[in-house]
Amino acid sequence: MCTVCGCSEGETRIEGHQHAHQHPNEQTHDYGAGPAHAHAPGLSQARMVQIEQDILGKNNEYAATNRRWFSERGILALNLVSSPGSGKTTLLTRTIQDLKSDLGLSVIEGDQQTTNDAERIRKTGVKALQVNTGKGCHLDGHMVGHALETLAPEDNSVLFIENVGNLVCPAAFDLGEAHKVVILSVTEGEDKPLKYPDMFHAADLMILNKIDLLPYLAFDTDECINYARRVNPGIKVLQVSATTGEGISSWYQWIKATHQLAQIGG
Ligand SMILES: Nc1nc2c(ncn2[C@@H]2O[C@H](COP(=O)(O)OP(=O)(O)OP(=O)(O)O)[C@@H](O)[C@H]2O)c(=O)[nH]1
Ligand SMILES: [Zn+2]
Ligand SMILES: [Zn+2]
Ligand SMILES: [Zn+2]
Repeated sequence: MCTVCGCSEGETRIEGHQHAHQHPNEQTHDYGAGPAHAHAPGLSQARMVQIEQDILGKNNEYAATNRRWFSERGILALNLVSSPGSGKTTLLTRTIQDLKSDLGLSVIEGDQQTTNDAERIRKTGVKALQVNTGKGCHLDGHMVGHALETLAPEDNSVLFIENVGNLVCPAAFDLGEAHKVVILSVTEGEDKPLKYPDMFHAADLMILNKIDLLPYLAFDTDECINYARRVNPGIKVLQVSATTGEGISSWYQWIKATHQLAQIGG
């Protein structure tokens, strides 16, 4: 569901959870100019802006409920966002193997159709729940709220939420997480922070992944980091390889320090 018309409402499937939503009518939509940055047959620009505000407003209420739920339990929730294939699940499985003896961990996996990623995570022995969004291009606060009912992460644990691979829509939807972590792989090109500024603006941490491939690429790491800081001067940057483990200890330090902060004053 984009903010344009909510056309994929009703397609969400959460493992172990029945929750039907009505889809009022079948509509097609395409995108165009105007204040709504979109157009749909029969809808004025003003009406579309109103719809977008309603969708985001409702999402923010669900996200606030989730955030309160996390904070009451000392749970650190991290929302992992990236384009498809940047290495979110690979990074997560390695992270879980390395941290599961120190920290309580669980995972909500978002993607459009398959349960592959949740199965990859469950092989590590930690709890994982798949949310399929159907045609939807991002997780939203409502889906995460329902996933929490089934997943039931333990108090004082770390919950990773792997969002749908998409550098655009997940930026707009607060899930109640403490931080968005954007994963960018070096094979995607150094200009991505400029092309998708909303995502890099919304994230507190950028993980530059697949650095083991740098010898084979013309990727300019410094330029990429400069671009990211141009859209978000405060963004922290870590350079890692999820497959070789290079640089990954900084990521673990960041998780542990951020987790400790979540325990203070809660
Ligand atoms: N060389 C190299 N390959 C990596 C690294 N991390 C992930 N990959 C590979 O990149 C591909 C995609 O990795 P995934 O972990 O499935 O990516 P993802 O972000 O979870 O993908 P989606 O869930 O589809 O968005 C796989 O073939 C991984 O083996 C890395 O650090 N170095
Ligand atoms: Zn979208
Ligand atoms: Zn994945
Ligand atoms: Zn509901």
